[in-house]
Amino acid sequence: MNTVLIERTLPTGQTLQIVQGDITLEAVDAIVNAANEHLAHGGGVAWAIVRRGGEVIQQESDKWIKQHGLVSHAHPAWTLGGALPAKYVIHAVGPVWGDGDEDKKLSAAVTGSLRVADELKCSSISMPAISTGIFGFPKDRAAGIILSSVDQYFAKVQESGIRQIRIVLFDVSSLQVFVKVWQKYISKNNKTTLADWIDGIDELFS
Ligand code: AR6
Repeated sequence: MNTVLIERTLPTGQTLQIVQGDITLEAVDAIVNAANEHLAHGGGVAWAIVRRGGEVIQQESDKWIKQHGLVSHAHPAWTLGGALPAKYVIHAVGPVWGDGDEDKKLSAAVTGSLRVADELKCSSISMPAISTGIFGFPKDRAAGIILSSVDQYFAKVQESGIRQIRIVLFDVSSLQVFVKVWQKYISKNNKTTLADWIDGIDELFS
């Protein structure tokens, strides 16, 4: 069972939660997959999503690639959820650590996922720690980027219909890092833009 560890109401009214558990069990309108640009869901959370949701998710993903080409960071793909409790899967492509401009690419994947969720009229969405597994993005830095990108999306998109955002963390080490960064972020959340956040990020983790 997935457990809510901490929760905060954003200045814009949405509930943001940090959850321990398995994203494939989330009964929300949409879950986010940490995908690659080919939507070849062979490992990590992507594999777990197809295993529980069914091959139909891989088949729909293959169709998406045929119709739209490779998936970019800023424009996630989406499919139905198959046998998952979630209605939709939004396939976000985070950066591979080492590719360059990783912070902005991760932020684009997060805000792109929220935008697609709004286009699909979702009111609840669950997101994993995109890029922090096979793609090797440092977990503490990713936590800062993901949390601040969520804040910024809602500050910008005031007409958003999303009411609940759940960051779902599977392994204990990710959980510990996200909770630590969350606490630092909350105590320093006078940093409101991504540019401010990135400028201050090394100081925050020193
Ligand atoms: N629920 C929630 N989080 C999970 C789950 C789960 N069931 N399983 C793993 N995680 P990763 P990436 C966490 O590697 O780094 C795939 O092959 C995991 O502990 O899934 O973006 C894709 O097809 C980690 O914290 O995604 C791409 O090729 C986080 O999910 C590539 O991996 C992300 O780890 C994407 O790599």
